[in-house]
Amino acid sequence: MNIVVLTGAGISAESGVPTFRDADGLWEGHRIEEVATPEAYDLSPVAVQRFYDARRKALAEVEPNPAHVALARLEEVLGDELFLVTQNIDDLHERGGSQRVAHMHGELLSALCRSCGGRSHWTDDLDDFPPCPRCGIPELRPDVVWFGEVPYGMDVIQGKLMRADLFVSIGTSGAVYPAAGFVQMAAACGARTLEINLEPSEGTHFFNEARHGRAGELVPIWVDEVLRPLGF
Ligand code: BV8
Ligand code: ZN
Repeated sequence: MNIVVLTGAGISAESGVPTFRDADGLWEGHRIEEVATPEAYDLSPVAVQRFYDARRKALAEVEPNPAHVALARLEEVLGDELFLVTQNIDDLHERGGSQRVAHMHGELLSALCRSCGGRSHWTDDLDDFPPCPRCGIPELRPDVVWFGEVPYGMDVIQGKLMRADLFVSIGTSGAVYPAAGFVQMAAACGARTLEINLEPSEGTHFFNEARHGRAGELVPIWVDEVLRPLGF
């Protein structure tokens, strides 16, 4: 039973991480689409670095919630029959116990070097342009996929979607592509599809089933449903 789970900002909402819909306009009145772009970075690198430095620091104040923990339990039983891909750049899935997480939009706790292309684990600020741990050049940027950039691991993700028996989307508004198109890809290859979200997403009509409510409550219930017939 191959299951693909896609998560978005909604799964981290109950942990205290603002979702994009909530955060819009919050950052000095800018829309995320304006800040999370290579153009914005080229125009005002320090401001964009500080936008991510603040979010990286804020990770210390948040904790995984029952939805993250339930998905880790699902991975423990299913092993590599579960493929977890997230749009989130926080580390809450890992801190909730998930071992394998595909961060298609990158990670706050990683820095990407514009000189050597190396990706390094990073927990500090980047607004002071520290030297790259690999090549020493001070060209580190947030290792985050901005609008207009190519998401990480699309070939692996597409392979998993084509072989999925079940595709579950959790806490995403279905506004950003290519993630928003995953449900159609999975369904076209025969997967059953389930949406778990606070409210109907933009793509809710693509799903066989939709459960609306908080992820912290609905995800553990769904995981129990999957594991009970397996004796867990
Ligand atoms: C690409 C990292 C080519 C940065 C992010 C016109 C039409 C269609 C597409 C485009 C277009 N113009 C441009 C595009 C492409 C563009 C795009 O989709 N733009 C949108 C704005 C239209 N996409 C790209 O540029 C992507 N790259 O397309 O490259 C390509 C394509 C295919 C193959 C190869 C190459 C790159 C996009 C990545 C951008 N980076 N993040 C950062 O984090 O700062 S996107 C960012 O916003 C997030 O990562 C996330 O993906 C997105 C926000 O989405 P959500 O996660 O869904 O969050 P949101 O707040 O929107 O929704 C939260 C949901 O949770 C809500 O529904 C809410 O009801 C629910 N919720 C809230 N609380 C709870 C809850 N649910 C359950 N429980 C709760 N407690
Ligand atoms: Zn480098």
